Amino acid sequence: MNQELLSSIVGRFAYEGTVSEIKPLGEGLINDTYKVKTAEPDKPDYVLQRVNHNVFPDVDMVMRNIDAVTSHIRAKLAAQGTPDIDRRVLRFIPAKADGKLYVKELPQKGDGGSESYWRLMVFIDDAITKQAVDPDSSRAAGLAFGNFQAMLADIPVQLGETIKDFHNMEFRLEQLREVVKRDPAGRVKEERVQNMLAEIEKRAEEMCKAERMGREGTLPKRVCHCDTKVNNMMFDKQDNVLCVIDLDTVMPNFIFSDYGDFLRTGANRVAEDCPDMDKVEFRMDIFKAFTEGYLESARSFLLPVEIENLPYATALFPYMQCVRFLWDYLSGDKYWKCQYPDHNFVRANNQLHLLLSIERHYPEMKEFINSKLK
Ligand code: GN1
Ligand code: MG
Repeated sequence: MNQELLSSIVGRFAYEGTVSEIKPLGEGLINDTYKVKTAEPDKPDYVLQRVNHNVFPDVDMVMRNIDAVTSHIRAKLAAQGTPDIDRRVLRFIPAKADGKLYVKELPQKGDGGSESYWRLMVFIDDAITKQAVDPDSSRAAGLAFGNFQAMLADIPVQLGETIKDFHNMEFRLEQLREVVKRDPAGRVKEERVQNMLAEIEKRAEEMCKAERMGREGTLPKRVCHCDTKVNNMMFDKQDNVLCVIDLDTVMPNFIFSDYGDFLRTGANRVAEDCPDMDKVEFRMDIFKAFTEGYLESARSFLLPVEIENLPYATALFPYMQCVRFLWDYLSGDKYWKCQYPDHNFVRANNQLHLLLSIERHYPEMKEFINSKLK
């Protein structure tokens, strides 16, 4: 992307200092990210990011959510006298023109004729992200995500749903059943697909219980992060969690989202697309460490029904991801990038095997959670 354009975009924000360099940062698949360096040692560097508005159609809503969440956390940290607040919560820079936390750029040549949306935030120095977890970083992650939810438990504004029905299991099943009927890629007849559909349908009713409890009014929605992978957290050099990042999917949801999706990614012994199904296994050491950290920081606000259903949440996310990957496979691979023709089926199968492993560990999980509550 051309430097002049990037500089002119940065110039539309009310930042401090003189820009000395702008270069690509990280390897995110959804948003494009750049580091903006400033010449003065006493001024912060910044992160410039283009928001993918195909995935997030309402960028204004995304940024209003993020504004509400970061302001609320910032106020709490200040009230607690926490030092170095700019390292503990993201700080977005307002646009000069209207004070909003993003600017809109008109279509550029070669951009497919679509407008783009940009935001600028303070770069957190001397911090790292991690791609994989061990029990220690899982415990820290559990504490951090529980804390994040706890700090947001009394946020006074209603957040918007940045991706509609994102973690709604009933909706994800409807999507799958609809594509099975249409069969646009001619893949429904495969025997392995039929077998997988049978495994999915067998569990469908049980897996939709969060939605039912929500309707009955026994299970609340709270502000959740909804993308709780370990690489969405910054650590300092001593391995302490500094802050939670990647806030685009912050929205009201059942707490199961944050708890379950972390374990889906963190506790699988292999990657979510590992084709060797014998290697897929749910790691109880990661489960225990994460759960311990999470309960420590979240227990004060969690209802008994939420705690009781944590093992269900552990199963729900591999199940939901199996449904979503199979849906994409049957749709002809439109949502996730595939490196080979079967890629989405392999992913779905991997998640199904993770689910089977989780089901075998159910009694042990329940026992562990009960032991933590005594
Ligand atoms: C997508 O963008 P990424 O890779 O963090 C997806 C998640 C899935 C994940 C599976 C907006 O996440 O919900 O769990 O792929 N995000 C969206 O790999 O659909
Ligand atoms: Mg990320």
